[in-house]
Formats: sequence, C-alpha cells, structure tokens
Amino acid sequence: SRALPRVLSIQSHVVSGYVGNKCAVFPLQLLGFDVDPVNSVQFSNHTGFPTWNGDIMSGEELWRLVEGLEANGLCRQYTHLLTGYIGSLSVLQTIVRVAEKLRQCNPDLVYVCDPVMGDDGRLYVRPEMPAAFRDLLVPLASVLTPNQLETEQLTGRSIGSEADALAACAALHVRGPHTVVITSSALPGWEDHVTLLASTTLPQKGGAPRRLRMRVPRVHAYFTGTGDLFTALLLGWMHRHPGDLKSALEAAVGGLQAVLRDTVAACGDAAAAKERTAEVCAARELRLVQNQAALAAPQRLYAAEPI
Ligand code: ATP
Ligand code: PLP
Ligand code: PXL
Repeated sequence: SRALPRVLSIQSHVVSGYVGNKCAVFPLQLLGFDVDPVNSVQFSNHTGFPTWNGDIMSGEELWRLVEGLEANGLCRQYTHLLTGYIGSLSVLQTIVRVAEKLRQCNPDLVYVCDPVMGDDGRLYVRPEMPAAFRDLLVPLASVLTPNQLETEQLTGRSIGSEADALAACAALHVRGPHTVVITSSALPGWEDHVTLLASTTLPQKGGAPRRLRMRVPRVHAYFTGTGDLFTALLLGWMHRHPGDLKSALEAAVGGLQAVLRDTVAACGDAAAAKERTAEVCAARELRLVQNQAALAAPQRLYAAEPI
C-alpha cells in the first residue's frame, strides 16, 4: 500500500477556537493526509479577543524538535511543509533551516507558505518581517498564498488592477514559487466581492489555462482563521488534483464557503458586530467539525475562470 502524503505544519495552536494548526490539522486529515503539527505558539484563544494568555516557541525550541525527528530518520517521510503566521525573525530563520533540511531528505518536498503579515491596509507583524519573507522564504516556497497587501509587501508593487496583480505573480514566480494564489483582493468595481487570482508555471492537464480568477460574494461578517483554512485546503486539493489548479481552487473555495455560510447562520447578530467582545469572537469561530462533510467533498459553489 502506498504511504499517505505527510505534512509538517508549523503554525499557531489555540486551546479554544480555530486559527493556525486548529484550521489545518483536521481539514488535512479529512483529505487523507498524515499531519504532524508543530505548535509555534500555544495561546488560550486567538489574538482578536480582548485578552489572551500563552507562550511562544523560540527558534531554538523549534530546531530541537526537528533534530529529534532527524535523529530517528523521521524527516524523510514529509511530502509537504506548511507554514502560516510567524511571530519572530528568529523563528522565520529557523524555518529556512527546516525547509532546507526537509528538502535535502526529499527533493520533491512541496513547501506551501502563507506569508501572513497583514490585511486591509494594516500590517500586524514586526517591521523586519516583510523583507525576511521576501528574501528568505519566498525563494524556498513551492506554493505561496499572499493576500493583496502581502503581495504588495513582497513585490514592492502597489496593486490597483488585475493586470497589476498578475504582474506581481509573475515577479514572484521569478523568485521561486511555481504557484501563487492571491487569496483575497478588492479590485475596483468589485468591492462587494472577494477576488482570488491564481497563477502557476506548472503544466496544466489538457493544456488548461495557467491563470485563473475566482469571485466570491463578500459576506458581511468578520472571521479569523479563514486564510489559514484556505491555505490548508489548497495544499490538500492541489495534491488530490495534480496539474489541475482550477479543480483545486474550486474545491478549496467550495469547502471554505460552506463553512462560512454555516458559521454566519449559526452566529446570528455576532456575524457583523463591530465591537469585538469575547462573546462575539467566540460566536464567530469557524464551524469546522460541523461542516466536515462539506470540507471532505465540497460542492463547487463557484467557478474559476481563465484569464
Ligand atoms: P492570509 O493573511 O492568510 O494570507 P487572507 O488575508 O487572504 O489570507 P482571508 O481574507 O481570510 O485571508 O481570505 C481567505 C479566503 O477566505 C478568501 O479567499 C475567501 O474565500 C474567504 N473569505 C474570507 N473572508 C470572507 C468574506 N468576508 N466573504 C467571503 N469570503 C471570505
Ligand atoms: N490578526 C492577527 C493579530 C493575526 O495574527 C492574524 C494571523 O496570524 C490574523 C489577524 C489573520 O487571520 P486570517 O487567517 O483570518 O487572515
Ligand atoms: O492567522 C490567524 C492567527 C494565527 N495565530 C494566532 C492568531 C491568529 C489570528 O488572530 O491570533 C496566534
């Protein structure tokens, strides 16, 4: 029997709720992956709540875990590396070493990097992080999932149109990743939608287009962890649909939108509440367990169009 694909997922853990690894481990298991989580932080809850407690792993602590894996020959088993929010330069530099080591052990390693830095015009990482992502991690990544702001930070280009976004993807391909998905953008005239733009240099099944656009109606609600869930689902579905980015995107977005719809339906007035009380944040937590059937076998609710 063939070995399962196996992913090392270095992300945040929260005791209560769903961000980081809590958005990646279960969905990827549903898609048939063995998932080995490294919890780069362990917090009581996500940082959008009024307060949180917990600890942050250092770069040295992360490296100790990888040395432990290596001592038992366990680094060879990984087909995928997944990283999301990274809190410090020291951890980012260690992730460079981890990616290089896993790739030494498996030259075909797929590294899926979500360069989490900010959203809606606001950076929420330290000022030294954008250049570190650009210079250290982008060159190692196979698949990159920035949003519009993160794409601007990584390329130094401001994005005011679809043409700008595609030019930014092309600039990122030159630096390393074969596949870039701009996971959310608000383009002129389409502010009431979330636009995803995807670009790959990999040959596509049947000569299908390498550049795709998806538009999803913008839900008037605020969620946390949707970017993390999207990247995990994209990793899973790209593996299940090799050479078919259109199908992978449609499956990932289909599952994600099913979760969002059900979460909105379940949380009532809290969905669009402006003030982020603990009660509101808790009510908006993504309903992953309740929507496992939709994640595992999503309806293709929206179509990716060739550009
Ligand atoms: P990251 O910061 O992790 O790179 P991101 O900022 O793009 O990601 P989100 O803005 O959470 O992350 O968007 C990820 C996906 O979640 C989008 O592609 C979209 O499918 C879905 N999504 C998020 N918010 C909404 C919303 N308000 N309405 C509809 N879809 C949404
Ligand atoms: N806000 C803060 C403070 C974060 O640290 C993060 C991600 O790490 C986010 C928001 C983004 O969450 P999302 O996955 O919904 O994009
Ligand atoms: O990407 C979402 C995320 C990840 N990790 C931690 C967070 C959040 C969002 O708030 O607080 C610790």
